[in-house]
Amino acid sequence: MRRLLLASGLLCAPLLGLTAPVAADQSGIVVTDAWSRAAVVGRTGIVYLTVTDTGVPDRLTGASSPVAAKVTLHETIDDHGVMKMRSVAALPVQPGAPLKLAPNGYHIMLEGLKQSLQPGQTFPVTLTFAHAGAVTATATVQKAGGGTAMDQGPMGGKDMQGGSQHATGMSGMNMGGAAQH
Ligand SMILES: [Cu+2]
Repeated sequence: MRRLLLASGLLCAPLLGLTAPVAADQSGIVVTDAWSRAAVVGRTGIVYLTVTDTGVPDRLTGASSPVAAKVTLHETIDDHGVMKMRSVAALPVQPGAPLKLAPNGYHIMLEGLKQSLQPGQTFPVTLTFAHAGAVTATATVQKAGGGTAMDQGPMGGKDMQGGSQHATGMSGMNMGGAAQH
């Protein structure tokens, strides 16, 4: 996707005599700062990002990613002191008012991870807009503990013990492929 965008930008540049923003889609939708958290295969992951609209008013209506079975738009709400999540059907984006998906607010929920998400790893997330269509961003997995404790609560963000670096003396236990190293 990015390669296609770059290619079209290169083709257009000589004609326009201008350099288009690198990540800009023809629609005017630009997705930046896409990041995620470390998570274990089979569990739930999360993506935050910023959508900037330099074109016409639009709506973010959905998302998908090859790393998850199901991807939904979510909102974290404070229900009388209890943080809860609920799905949202669509989020409006307007020129001049970037839509920020950030901890304790809107986010993209990755349900049923098909792979573990490790710090430093990147993966694609495709956003669907009512007007602009599909726009793909690349999310980078940040180090664990990068967000607020409050945000990690409903996410089950404790699944960080996947790698068994400590080869303890638990002989006789079938740890199923635990690295000895
Ligand atoms: Cu959620």
